Amino acid sequence: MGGVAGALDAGPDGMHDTGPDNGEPDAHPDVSIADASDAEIPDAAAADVSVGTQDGGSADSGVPTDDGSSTDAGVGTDDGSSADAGVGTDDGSTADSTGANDDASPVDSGGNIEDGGAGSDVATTDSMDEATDASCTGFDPGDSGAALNRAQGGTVLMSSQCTSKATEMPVNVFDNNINTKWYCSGNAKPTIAYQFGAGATYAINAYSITSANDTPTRDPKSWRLEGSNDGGASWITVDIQTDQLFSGRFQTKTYAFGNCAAYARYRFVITANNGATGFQVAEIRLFGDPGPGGPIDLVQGGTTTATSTCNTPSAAETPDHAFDNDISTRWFCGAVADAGPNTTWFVAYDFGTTAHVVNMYSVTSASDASGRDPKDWELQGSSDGINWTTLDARANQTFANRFQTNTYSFANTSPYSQYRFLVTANNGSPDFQVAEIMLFGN
Ligand SMILES: [Ca+2]
Ligand SMILES: [Ca+2]
Repeated sequence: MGGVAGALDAGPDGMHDTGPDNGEPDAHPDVSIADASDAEIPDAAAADVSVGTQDGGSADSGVPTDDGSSTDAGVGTDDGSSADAGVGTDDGSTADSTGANDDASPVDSGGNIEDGGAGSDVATTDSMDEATDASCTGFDPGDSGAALNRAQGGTVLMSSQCTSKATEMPVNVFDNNINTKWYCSGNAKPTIAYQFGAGATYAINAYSITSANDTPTRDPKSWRLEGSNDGGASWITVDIQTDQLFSGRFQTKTYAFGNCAAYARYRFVITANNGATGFQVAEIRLFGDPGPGGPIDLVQGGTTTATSTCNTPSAAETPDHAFDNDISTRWFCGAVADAGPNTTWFVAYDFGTTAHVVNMYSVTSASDASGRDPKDWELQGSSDGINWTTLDARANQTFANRFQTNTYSFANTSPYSQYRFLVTANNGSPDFQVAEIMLFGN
């Protein structure tokens, strides 16, 4: 790896970019950058090193596995703070914005740029041919449960020299949990990248950044967001922010901008923090639409059926909420007291007269009660709703986080008009719930 820019050799440990250039402002950030020859850009050509997947699933959809590079070794300096939140659970719900709430969503309708804070708000419209198209302008996704965070099921990569302790690793940036942070000791301006899983691309046009639990001087202050479709060899700047201030701990700020172009990988190039020798951030979430040629969620306009022996007291948690393209809503199947708990659960989707070849699906955990999560299941197809063919089977799946999306792919060339998610075990609760099932194919 590396070796493109001679001065930026990879170290023997797989970490790169030992030079001081990383994250420095680029004099021409809005043009297509030939990174391999641009000394101001980190050694972007093949420099990103996978530092882990965070989807929690096994054999998921061809997502590269952690290469075990030494950034994972946990040799970092402990930041010494006793206030580290650790790995507490985060329900991803409205409590996320503990600071000044920037989620004044009515203000954001109509595609206005909303950065949620002070400082100059730069929309990098000059670099994107189609950025003036209002349909490509993102919007404040509001609280995290209300929009689909695309940074799930993929791979976190880094090209920066950085040390972190085991509980503050880079994957914590994209784990859907604001209580976990990445602390990069000894590097005030690191770069971190995210590669979507399953070959997906997204036209990201909004993102949120959440400050960590302590030490505001480590907060991101200025950065740019870049996209790549060639594995990190070249990058296009899609957004720039400068002089941002996180006035509270665990504060979430949302940024929206125009971007019509879908990329497989995005990276945040930190160009300034607030003065500390290290950098930290609790969470980054990416919002936007799937790119052409990428996986398409086929679910729309069909009908949903499910296990009939459920106690579902809330109309907001009926089975159709498993197929409503909203990860913040769920199907809840409570145990019926007199009948005893169910031992299996199913929720099925009927496309009607149209048959689709599904070869990938995602499962999203709900807001709470991980014991209700699916653990063992089969995805089945049918053309008559009577005879079902098992297309994929999974066992011992876990969802470490709430609103976590695990993506699974499988070989299938047969069209079916109905698909069924048949759960044969959950994680121990007498009740079952799942936030969302998405079916991908053609
Ligand atoms: Ca986190
Ligand atoms: Ca849902």
